[in-house]
Amino acid sequence: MKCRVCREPAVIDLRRHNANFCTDHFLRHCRQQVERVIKDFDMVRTDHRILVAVSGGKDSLALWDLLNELGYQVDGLYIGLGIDQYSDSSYRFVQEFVEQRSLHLIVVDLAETHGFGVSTASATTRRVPCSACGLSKRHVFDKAAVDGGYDAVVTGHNLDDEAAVLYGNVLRWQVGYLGRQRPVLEARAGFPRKVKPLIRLTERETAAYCVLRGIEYQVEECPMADGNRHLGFKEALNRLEEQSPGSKAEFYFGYLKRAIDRFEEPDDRDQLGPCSACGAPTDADVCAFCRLVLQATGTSISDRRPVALVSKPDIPASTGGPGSGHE
Ligand code: Q46
Ligand code: ZN
Ligand code: ZN
Repeated sequence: MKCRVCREPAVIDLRRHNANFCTDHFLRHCRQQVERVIKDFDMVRTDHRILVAVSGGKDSLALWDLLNELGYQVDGLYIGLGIDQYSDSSYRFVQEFVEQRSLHLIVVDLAETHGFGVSTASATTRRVPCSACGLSKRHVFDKAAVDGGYDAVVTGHNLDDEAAVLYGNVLRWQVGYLGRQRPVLEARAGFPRKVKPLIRLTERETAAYCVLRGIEYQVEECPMADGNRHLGFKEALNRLEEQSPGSKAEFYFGYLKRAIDRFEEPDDRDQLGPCSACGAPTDADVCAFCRLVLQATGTSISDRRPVALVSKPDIPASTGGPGSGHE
């Protein structure tokens, strides 16, 4: 097996690209894929302040490393979810990554800031863990990005993630979700701009990237992932990919190119107002996250006070260009 570029021994085969690569050319391939996505979808610029959500897993650490390599200014946000030993070990991987590279990391611990963790919240509220977890992550992440004045938030969703979500949305014809499944979601009242630069890389590729870059990451699956139906969709798509390499990319990028504009992105701006407890945008009096906190901690609305997670830095905001401000 020889590298397609230099003919030296290859370390990985990518059937989807009908190519094998040596270490250097595989790493270059990953950087090129990310650069291409950023350019194609006008995601971020090098003068933007970017916040990456890091979990300690391969995707988010690979993304942070790739963006650094490409010259972007990126801070990290780690959310302590309170999923027993799993959260402790995930945090250690993030800490090690940050210390080795002297990067800036913001840490928000759910138990310290809001009085509950995902394990306890799902037990007391009888919600599926991933539902309580996803809601908490979105809320904390959005707030940290808006309070910190970041131009964009980047997440480590890869091609497998996006294809699986699309598959699930198509199976149930969730037209609202289909309209929002874009690689870039513009900022809107109280929500930051969100972009997904890893959509041209698969899980196998981000794992290989980490190994070849010497990045240690959380290999174990989250113990609360049971009941996450996307795992089943991923398995189904992996079987298809095995038989017909390139199917996942064709499915997802074909959707972005030929079909997404048929589904309107829901515009709920007129219906959103500030949550009476925390100030986050919501279409109800109290936002879904605050309702979860109240349920999980058994407290009342009068106990809930806005929490300042990140103070706005004393630097001029960048002007012009995509995502340079909030509506
Ligand atoms: S951390 Fe949270 Fe995931 Fe664990 S509980 Fe589900 S959503 S699986 S990415
Ligand atoms: Zn090579
Ligand atoms: Zn709220």
